Amino acid sequence: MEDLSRLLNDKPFLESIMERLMLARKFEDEVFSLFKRGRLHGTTHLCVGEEATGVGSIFALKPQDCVLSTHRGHGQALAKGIPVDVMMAEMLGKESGSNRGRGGSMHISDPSINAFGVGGVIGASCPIACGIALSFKLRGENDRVAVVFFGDGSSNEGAVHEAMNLAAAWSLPVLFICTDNGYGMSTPLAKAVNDVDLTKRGYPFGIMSTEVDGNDVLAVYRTVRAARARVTGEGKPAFIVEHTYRTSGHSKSDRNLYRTEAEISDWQSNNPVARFTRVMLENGFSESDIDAIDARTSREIAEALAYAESCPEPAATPRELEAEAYCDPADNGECQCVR
Ligand SMILES: Cc1ncc(C[n+]2csc(CCOP(=O)(O)OP(=O)(O)O)c2C)c(N)n1
Ligand SMILES: [Mg+2]
Repeated sequence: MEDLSRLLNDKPFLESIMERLMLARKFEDEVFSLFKRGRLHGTTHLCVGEEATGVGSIFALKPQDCVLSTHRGHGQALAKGIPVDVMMAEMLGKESGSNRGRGGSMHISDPSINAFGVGGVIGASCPIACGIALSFKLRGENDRVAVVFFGDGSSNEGAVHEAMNLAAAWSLPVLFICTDNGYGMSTPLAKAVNDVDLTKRGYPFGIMSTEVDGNDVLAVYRTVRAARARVTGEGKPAFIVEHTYRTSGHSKSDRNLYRTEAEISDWQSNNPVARFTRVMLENGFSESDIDAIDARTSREIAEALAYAESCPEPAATPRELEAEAYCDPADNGECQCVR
């Protein structure tokens, strides 16, 4: 496993991790504020409290690795490198968004940088990851991995088990990552499964499985890096369970009736941004260094929002354009085509 003291001495690396953690947190704060003001189309799922899983994991990958994220995927998309202004434009349904304003929160993607986003069907990305990994294998692209995130609730989906079986049977370079935040909507993991040790899900398939404190960004980074090296070295899948917690609600409306205030505030004090701030302060950074990253990321979010607000609404759909093509100019603008 990567030497921790070497990482702790790598100041630019630590700074870039903090920058992404803060960007993810602030992006979500802004999204929540937009949501409350009725500015977003569709729904959204925030990953406040879980930022270290997406950032730590994706920092450990290589750019050529393909990432399939979850419905709670803003942090994962930012970590993979989708620009924050493009993401904000997508949230506001603008033409300049990552999906030309048609995807929204759950579908943010950019295949040109191997960020494949996700559909809303939980667990369904796992078989897709197998397809991507199979293409790597058939093309002899041995230094590429398909990385798929799914939640603890999704771990019970048949598609996840089928994909694990296929990846193991065909020796596919898939890295399965379960972000275990303890709940699937309002159902605690212990009520949904007989054994909460999800690492055992890899055992029947002979998949190397491990777990990590998902709120410790450097532990996540080191674990994923080691797993990635094994996947590419052995040409076999691996499975990691990252234990974390979402301090935000499940989705747009959540009265938190299934959990206590004390539980939420316990995890808030253990949140990955605060924890990593302490690590940085113990390793050569000053309060003002942290404040500078804080100010820079706040500025970036404000600029992203201003950019997204200024962008045009999506252009006409192909269907609308087709209808327009049938318009008769002689109608003098009185044509009845549907817009
Ligand atoms: C196949 C399918 N079943 C049910 C749902 C509804 N649903 C959306 S999110 C969710 C909970 C998922 O829990 P988990 O996998 O733990 O992810 P988390 O929301 O905690 O990040 C469910 C059941 C869905 N989107 N797809
Ligand atoms: Mg969950």
